[in-house]
Amino acid sequence: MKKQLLPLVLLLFTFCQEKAAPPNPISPIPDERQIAWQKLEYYGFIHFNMNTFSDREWGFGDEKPEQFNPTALDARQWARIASEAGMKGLIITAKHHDGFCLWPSAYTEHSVKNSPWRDGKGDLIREFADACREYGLKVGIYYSPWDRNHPDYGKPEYITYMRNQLTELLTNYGDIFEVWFDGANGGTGWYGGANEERKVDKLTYYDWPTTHQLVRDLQPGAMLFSDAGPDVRWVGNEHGFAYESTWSNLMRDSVYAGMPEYSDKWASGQENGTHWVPAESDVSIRPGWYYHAYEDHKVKTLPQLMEIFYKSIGRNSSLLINFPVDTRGLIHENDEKAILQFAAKVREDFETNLAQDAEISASLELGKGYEAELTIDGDYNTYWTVPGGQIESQLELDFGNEINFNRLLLQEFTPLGQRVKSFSLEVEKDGAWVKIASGTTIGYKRILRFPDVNAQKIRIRFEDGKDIPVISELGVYSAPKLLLAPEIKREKSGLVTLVSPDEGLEIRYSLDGSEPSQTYQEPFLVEKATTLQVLSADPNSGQKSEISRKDMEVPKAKWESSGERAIDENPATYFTSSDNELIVDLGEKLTIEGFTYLPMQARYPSGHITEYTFWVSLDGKNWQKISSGEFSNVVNSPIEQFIRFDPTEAKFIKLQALKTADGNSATVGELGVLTR
Ligand code: FUL
Repeated sequence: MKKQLLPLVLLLFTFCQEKAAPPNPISPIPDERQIAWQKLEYYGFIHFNMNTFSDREWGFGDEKPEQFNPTALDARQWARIASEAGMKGLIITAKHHDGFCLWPSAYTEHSVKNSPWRDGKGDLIREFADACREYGLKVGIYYSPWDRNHPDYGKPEYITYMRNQLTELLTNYGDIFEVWFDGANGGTGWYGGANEERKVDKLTYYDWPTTHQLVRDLQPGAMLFSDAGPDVRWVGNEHGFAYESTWSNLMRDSVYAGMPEYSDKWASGQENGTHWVPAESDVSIRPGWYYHAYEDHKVKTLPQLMEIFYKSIGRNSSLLINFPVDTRGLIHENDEKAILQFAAKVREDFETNLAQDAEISASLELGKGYEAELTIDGDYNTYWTVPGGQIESQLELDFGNEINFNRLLLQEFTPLGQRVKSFSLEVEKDGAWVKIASGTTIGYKRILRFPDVNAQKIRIRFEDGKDIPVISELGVYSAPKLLLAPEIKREKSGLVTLVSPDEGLEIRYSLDGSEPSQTYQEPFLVEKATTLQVLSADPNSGQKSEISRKDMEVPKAKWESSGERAIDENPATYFTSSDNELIVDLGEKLTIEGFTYLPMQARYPSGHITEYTFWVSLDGKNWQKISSGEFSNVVNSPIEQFIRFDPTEAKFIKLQALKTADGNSATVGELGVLTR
């Protein structure tokens, strides 16, 4: 053969080679419905129902339909925001524990049909479904099995009621992608006036197999959610965090919805789980699931939302973020801003997959059709794998020149089962391989975050697995830093800590009102009243965050009080005063020009002071009244209150509550003075 012909023949030979048989799936594997759902990754929750108007998280069941009266409801606004945020669907609380129905069910009077909203002619599930479809979103239904309104709850008749209602919901509103059955159920309630506690056997009462079959018959494409699946399981917490090791495999027959030990024992899935029941991480964008005006200032921050993203989607789980729609019937401006910032940051972090320009090779390859290149082709359905039995194997990438990166993304081809148990990432440094990150499970998607690293060559070692690795996609990214101002924390001693919003940033500060230029290395004492200014800077790009400014008061180091928790500089703790006053010994004579009152910040507020008197004393015995007045709107907006008065000398201060919002003993999150 002529020498020149050899490459051509080799090429032809490779071309004609048969594609090897694919590896055998390892049980359990997802069904078609689960495979389609998995790709959604990210969708939203709408908690909007009677609780929105009763200002509760769990209604008792004795609420009146007349209370349900949104003033400007617009489901299209919800759908627009969800779609702009990149969500693929929305799930709405059609009926929560209090039993009120957002659609005019034929089986109860406790619904929108007896409310003033749209003169009783409204059907919110219809408006919701129409709006979702207009914006290309899938439609999901949350239905609480527990019903604190229904007289028959606990009896067999209620199960018939529940199935009748599900039939309405699953036949009249088009395709439903997920049906969400809450695990919280059974307890006290109004129950048609009985007003008692009703316990049910969570395992048997609902006869779940029959109810599930009903859903299957009416909506064959719908995923069934509950603690126990059968299709998708609860992640076991309401923070939106999956686990370092998260299996889609679950010992499903050992689990039932609402079982007390679920979170600790089952929620992370099991390597040897018998069924494919992937995790869904649910979390609210505010502390509560329902809207409370007093949480308007507590919408999750961008760093918090990014943490949720990396600990849910980045850990083999889908992400369900909740919007507590407000009493107008709209997603609040603060929530909209937060979710859109989050979506923009996720897009920014994953804008360019640097692996796609790399040269990739594998230590082993099963053969034609399973090449390493298939992990960077952007197609989930093609994958790299190795010959049977060769669990330990690796992929190597050469970027051609040194690049900077801080994220590794891996996806297993889950239709063949979840396999990988441990892997690591190494970079080549001066001719040697250095490990910089590692992980355990991968599943549908796994993202590792690590400090910036520069390298030309990397390798991913698959070290252990249930069987050979089958990898669909691989991504390497250089996520820009979260360039936000650092968080300022202060202790009672006056010690200030600056918390960086991201790794690898430089923190700068100033204490004299000038542009922050001093580099922050460790916590420092601020002993006088002054203004602290801080910023974060990215040493690589030279970019800086906005400056955040905080007026610091004299430290509370010398302060003493029986209400220690009100002067500990920790806004999360609070003091409850049985005699409705709080006295503080300042430890020295100060000239003060005002005081500050931070209402308690706990989840369920109580004892917010609405009318006060403020006193000063030099000896702790003779008191002088300095100021008296009202903290207006403190219930709806429990932010720090600033009260100013003419300068006066004080060694002791006393805040007296003349009235609290709910008549309970006064509470104080934090008390402070103003000396400037
Ligand atoms: C929980 C419920 O009790 C909450 O109110 C909320 O609906 C959340 C999503 O699930 O179990």
